[in-house]
Amino acid sequence: MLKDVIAILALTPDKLKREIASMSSKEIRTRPVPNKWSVQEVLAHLDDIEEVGMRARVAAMVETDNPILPSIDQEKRAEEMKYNRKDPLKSLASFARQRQTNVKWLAKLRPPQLRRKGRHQKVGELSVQELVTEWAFHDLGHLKQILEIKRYGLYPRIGNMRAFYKLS
Ligand code: NI
Repeated sequence: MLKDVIAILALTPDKLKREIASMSSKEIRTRPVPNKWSVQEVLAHLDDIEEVGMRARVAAMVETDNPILPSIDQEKRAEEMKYNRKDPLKSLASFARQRQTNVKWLAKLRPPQLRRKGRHQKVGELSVQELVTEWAFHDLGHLKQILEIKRYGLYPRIGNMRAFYKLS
């Protein structure tokens, strides 16, 4: 079930490890622009959301009928949970452990469970299948964000070729 999605979910921890392997501790902790997260904050977010945003929501839908799924204000949560103080390598290790467990659990879900539903406080009805797919979609968005941070880091060093690029 959802083989392609589960394959994406299974690979994310290794992709993250590879991307940060070449970064210095300072690069990992530096925001690319003042209002965008550093890699450190992205890793803390992935580790945090893995339980509250993902596993707990899917579990609620599988175990109870049509649960309400509370909305999460991610900027507020980033401050409350002090993402900018978390040890990035610990966040990544904890994320990887959770993900390994969750991938095994997800692979056991069968079609009747994947069709079960819940109601997200903000966006309304969701099925397990949709939320699990969004889980992988969310991973890829943050991987892209990390690549973007690395790209920003090189920008000041490309001289006049900067004329060809506009950073968003
Ligand atoms: Ni996110």
